[in-house]
Amino acid sequence: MSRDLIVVAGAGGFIGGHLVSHFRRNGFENIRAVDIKPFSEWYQHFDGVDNQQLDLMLLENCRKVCDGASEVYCLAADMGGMGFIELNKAKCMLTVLIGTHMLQAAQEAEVERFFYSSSACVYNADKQTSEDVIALKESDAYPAMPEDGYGWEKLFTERMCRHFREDFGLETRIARFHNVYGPHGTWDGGREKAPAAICRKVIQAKFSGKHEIEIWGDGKQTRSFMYIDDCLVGVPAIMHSDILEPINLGTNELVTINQLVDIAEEIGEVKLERRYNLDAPKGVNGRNSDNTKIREYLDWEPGIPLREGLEKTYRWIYDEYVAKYGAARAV
Ligand code: GKE
Repeated sequence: MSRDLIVVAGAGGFIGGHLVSHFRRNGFENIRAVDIKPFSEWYQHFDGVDNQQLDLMLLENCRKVCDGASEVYCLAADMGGMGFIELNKAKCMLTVLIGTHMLQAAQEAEVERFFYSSSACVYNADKQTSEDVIALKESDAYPAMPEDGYGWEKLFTERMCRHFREDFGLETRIARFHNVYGPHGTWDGGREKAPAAICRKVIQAKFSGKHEIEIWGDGKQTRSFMYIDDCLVGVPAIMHSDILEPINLGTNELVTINQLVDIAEEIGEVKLERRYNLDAPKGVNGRNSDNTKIREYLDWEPGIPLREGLEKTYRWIYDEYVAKYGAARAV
């Protein structure tokens, strides 16, 4: 119902901000948006929403946030791309406090539905050693060997969600995000993921006139990237489904990082000399989403082509870059 209270934890971030925007656009009038960041640092901030700046590692804050809630979307996390999670494993694992306390508070508040944003980082590393990766099925999370730090936090909280459902009756739903990208996301500062990072580097090269780009790894590593609009279809659908197990939410358009750079260069109408930094954070060699289950459950799967989503992302980052560094150097 449009008057029921929807809570978005992590609303100051990329996906959380888009979720608040999505709910508002779809007529939901009673939204509580929460993030630890000051409002000035939120990626999207809306009037007519109960915006709260709170540290959700603390149980009492989670209780405040969940009070009276009908649905809770728990996306709050200390996270980022490989450049962040590889170098901040303890910080990433502390996010277990958020998931655990939000589950406790949601259960006490008798929340109807609880969504948890998990990640493809839960998947067993041994199944991601080749660029020619076999798309990951949900069962490939076990035997457990997730991404160090961040992946363990995600897998642990997945299991907490399951036990809170089985033991306490809290209706939890879980999506494993596969590298979500789009406008209003992190594009510099170290937490950015590859799509935004590569767009920024192409833009920087155009500004500077130095037509070269540093690529982490050898560029042969593969990923699939999901545009934010697909995420905004999938998250509410999974929340209101009977999908009790963690489910992939990603595209199966597998590309190499070199191909990602090709697309960004085409959008930016520039060709750059490529330098490969083999010492930079690389993550797994190959990762893709097997969408068999989501197709079975929802008769839908994410499918916005990377070329289409990256163009919108590039244009947005370009405008942000000009706003931050001035138009004078824009070429
Ligand atoms: N971030 C970044 N920046 N990655 C780069 C860059 C660059 O300038 N150049 C090349 N890459 C390569 C990375 O080395 C990695 O092999 C690939 O792009 C993707 O890096 P990423 O987007 O930072 O993160 P990953 O897909 O490896 O892992 C992310 O997966 C998400 C879920 O799919 C995680 O960092 C989390 O953000 C999340 O779990």
